Amino acid sequence: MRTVYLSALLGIALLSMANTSAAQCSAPYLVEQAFPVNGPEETRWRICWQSQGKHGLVITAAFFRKSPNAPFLRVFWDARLGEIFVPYHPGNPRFLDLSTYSQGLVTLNSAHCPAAVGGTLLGSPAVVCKEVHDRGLAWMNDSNVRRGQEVVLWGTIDAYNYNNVVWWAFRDDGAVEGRYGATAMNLPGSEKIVHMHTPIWRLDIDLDGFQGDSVHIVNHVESGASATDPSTLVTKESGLEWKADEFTTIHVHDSALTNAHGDSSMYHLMPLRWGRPRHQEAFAQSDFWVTRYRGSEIWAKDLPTYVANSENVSNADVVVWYMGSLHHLPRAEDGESVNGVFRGAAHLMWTGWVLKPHNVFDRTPLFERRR
Ligand SMILES: [Cu+2]
Repeated sequence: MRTVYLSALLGIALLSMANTSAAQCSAPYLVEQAFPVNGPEETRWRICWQSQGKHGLVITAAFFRKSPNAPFLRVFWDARLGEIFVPYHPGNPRFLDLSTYSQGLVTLNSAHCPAAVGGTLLGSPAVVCKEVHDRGLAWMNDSNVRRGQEVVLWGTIDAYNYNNVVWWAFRDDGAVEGRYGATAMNLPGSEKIVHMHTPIWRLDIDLDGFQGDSVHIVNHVESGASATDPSTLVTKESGLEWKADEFTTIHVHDSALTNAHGDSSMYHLMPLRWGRPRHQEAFAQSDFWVTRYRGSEIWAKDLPTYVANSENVSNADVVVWYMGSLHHLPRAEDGESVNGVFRGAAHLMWTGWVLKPHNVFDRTPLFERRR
């Protein structure tokens, strides 16, 4: 449960609040965006964000509305980075950039976030850039075509020599894309040492409120000319493996949530990755973790402890964790030593994921007006 209920009456009130889309924040921490940006509304996001200490930019609520007449659907109760692990190839150092070195969000200015590209600075001081813009092709069918749009919130966590970009895109088709990016200076004195940047996200996905959510791990398995897609319910808190040749995805659904056809509505967590990190630390031995919601459980380095009691996560209040990774091979383009001083900047490198709606809509989104 989200809160220690003081009484049954208060409990009912809190339960009601958890399922409502009423804004739990106000400007500049409330971001509401209808799509398309110009013209009759089709879809809408309602998002709350906060700057939370070492975690930097945290999404503290996100609701999606698939049509002007539909109810808002809660997608996130809370979405944040739970760690940025940076181990160097010689075996040390092994930095916990978020829990140890984070200095919180960097102050941004109009050069980071130009109005000319749809940018608006948020916060005082300004620590978040909101960008509303075209996201390229949404779909096409010969001469019929629709371009997509999105609202992006990004900020940058300062951690020693690195700037760690936290990037959340909420798309007009109901999808969310999360990214982590590393930029700025290679480690002073070790500028040419290969290392990894391994972010671990804590995604508190609460479809239609925090109760009644379940997680399946779904794989694609080939056998001769045929293939199957076994779906396994995750019943107990645990770490889970991503298999490149099995296209592993994590599906989150709510026991009561269906579309107009009666199909179970889900969100699919789909990794966008270049490889599968396996550092020796226990928390970095699984690509996904599923835990029972606990408000105090926010650090990925403690995941083995969080799952040790194997709590039930079926038809429950669940949190999904995902580990991405960047393999940083230093290059001349990162910079050079000039008279003993390193000059340059490593250009931004990305890793992330997409959270994709599945049977949330009743039919193809962003389609009717152009048919
Ligand atoms: Cu690096």
